[in-house]
Amino acid sequence: MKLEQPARAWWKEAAVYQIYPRSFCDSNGDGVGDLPGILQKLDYLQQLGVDVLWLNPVYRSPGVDNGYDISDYRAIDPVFGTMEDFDRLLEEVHRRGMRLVMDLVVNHTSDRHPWFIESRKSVDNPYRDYYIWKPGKDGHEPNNWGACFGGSAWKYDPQTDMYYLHLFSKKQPDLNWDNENVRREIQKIVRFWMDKGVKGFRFDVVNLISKGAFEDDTEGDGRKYYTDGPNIHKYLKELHDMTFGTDTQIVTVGEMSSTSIENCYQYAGRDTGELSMVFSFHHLKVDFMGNEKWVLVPADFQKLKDIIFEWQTKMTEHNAWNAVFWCNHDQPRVVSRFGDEGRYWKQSAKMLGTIIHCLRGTPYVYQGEEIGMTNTDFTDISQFRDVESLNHYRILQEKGLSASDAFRIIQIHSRDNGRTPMQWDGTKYAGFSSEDGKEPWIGVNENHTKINTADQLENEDSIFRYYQKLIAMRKELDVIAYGDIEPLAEGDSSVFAYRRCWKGQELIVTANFYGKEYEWK
Ligand code: TEU
Repeated sequence: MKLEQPARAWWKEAAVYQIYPRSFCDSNGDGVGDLPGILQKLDYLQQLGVDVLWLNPVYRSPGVDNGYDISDYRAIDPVFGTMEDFDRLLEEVHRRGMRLVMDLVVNHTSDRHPWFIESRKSVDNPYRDYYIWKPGKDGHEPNNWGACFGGSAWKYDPQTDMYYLHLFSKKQPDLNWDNENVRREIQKIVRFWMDKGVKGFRFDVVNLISKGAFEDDTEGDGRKYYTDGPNIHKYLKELHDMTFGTDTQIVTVGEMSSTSIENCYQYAGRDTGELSMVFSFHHLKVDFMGNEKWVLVPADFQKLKDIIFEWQTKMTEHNAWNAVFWCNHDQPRVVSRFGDEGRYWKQSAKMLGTIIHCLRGTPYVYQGEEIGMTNTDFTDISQFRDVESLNHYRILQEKGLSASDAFRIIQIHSRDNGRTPMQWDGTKYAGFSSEDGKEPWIGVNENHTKINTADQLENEDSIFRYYQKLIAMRKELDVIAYGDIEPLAEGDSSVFAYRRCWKGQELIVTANFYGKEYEWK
C-alpha cells in the first residue's frame, strides 16, 4: 500500500508517558501521590526520553472513581496539591522541553458538581437540562441500559420523581451534550487550561457524549444507542473549532470506548478537524468473552495480531492516526497479561515494548511499564480499591460464583493491577512515599525489592534502558513515525512480525510471545 505524503506533526514523532498521579510519587507522606511528587521525578522522565506527560485527572473530586468524578474543573483537588503546585509543575515541564496533557472527563461530572446539585432541585431549574432525566416506565427505570460499573444506568431521584442517566457509577451523572449551554461550558473549561499553557487533552470516553434513542436494547446493554452517537462528529468538530483547533501545537487524543474503526477514520483522520489520534481497545479484549470482561479465558494471540494489524493497516489507508499502547490505569499490567512474570520476565517485557514502539502511531508508556511492573500480589478483596472491581466482585457472587472464584476473576482483570504505587526503590513503600509516612492508599507490590527504577538505572541491560532506546529510535528513524506497515507471518500463531518501509529505510520486527525457541523465515 503506498502512502500519500503523510503530514509531518510533532506528535507523530513523540512518545507519551501516562502518569497516574495518585500512585506516582507522594511528596508529603499522606499516602497519596501528588503534584510536587511528579515535579521531583521530571529529571527521571526526561532521562527516559519521553516528550509528553499525560496526567490522569487532578481536579477537585470526591474520588468515587479516583478523580473521574469531577466536582470543579478549574480547581486542583487538595489531595494532589494547589494550583500553584500545578503552575510550577507546568513551568518545569516546559523548561525541559516537554508538554503536558490534561485528562478531560466531559461525558459526565460528579454528582457533587454544582451543576448537578442545581439540576436535581426541580424540573424547571435552569440547570435541569445539563443532565439526562427521564420518567420511569411502569414503576421501573426508563429503559434496560446497564452501567459499566454494574447495575442499571439509571438512578431514581425522589426529589423530582425522575431518573437520571449514569453510564458509569451512580455518582457520575451523564451530561446532556444536546444542550448547547453544556457544550459552551465545556469550551470554556478547555480554554481555561489552554490559557494556562496546557498543550494537550485526553478526552475520557468522548465517543459516548452523543446519545441516540433512549429505547430498550433487546440485544445488549444499551451501548449501541450511545456509542459513536448521532451528533458525535458535529460536537467534536465544534469543540475543535472553538478551542484547541486554533493551536497546531496542541495534541488531542480521544478515548473511544467500544468504537468502530469507520468512526475513527473521522475522529483521527488528517484534516477532518476533530482529534489528533484515538485510543481504541479492541486488542485489549482478547482475554474477554466478547464484551464480557469478568470471565477467565486465555488470551487469544491470533486475534490480538489480527486486531492490531487491522487497525494499523486500515487507519493508515485512511490517513488516520492511532495511539498505540498496552497499558493504562484501567488495564492489567501487560507483562503479566501477555508476557511472563517468571523466567522470561525481562525478555517478554522488552519484546512487548518493541512491538508497540515500532508500530505506526504515537506510543504511550504507562507509569511502571518501563520497568516491567507486574499485576498486584493481593490475596484479599479488602486490598482492592477500584469501584468497578468491588462492584463486580459482589455481582459475580450474586450470579452464583463462590467468593474464591469471584476473587480469582477480580485478581486477573481488576484495574487496580495498574494502580499500585510506582516502584522507585526497595524501601518499605518502594520510595513512593517516605518510610515514616502514612500507609499508601493502595498496597505496594512486594516485588518492589526486585523491580524498581533505582536498580534498573544502574543496569545497562534493564527494561528501563531498553525503553530508553526504543523511544530514542523513533527520533532517529523516520520509518517508525512515517513508514507504511506490512503485516508478516499473519497466519503463524507463534510469531508477531511486521515490516515498516519509508524512503529506502526498512525495519522488520519479529517477536516471540512464547517461552520456547521458534524458527521463522
Ligand atoms: O474509562 C472508560 C472505560 O471504557 C473503562 O472504564 C472501561 O470501560 C472499563 O475499564 C472496562 O472494564 C474511562 C477512564 O479511563 C476510567 O478510569 C473511568 O473509570 C471511566 O472512563 C469513567 O470516567
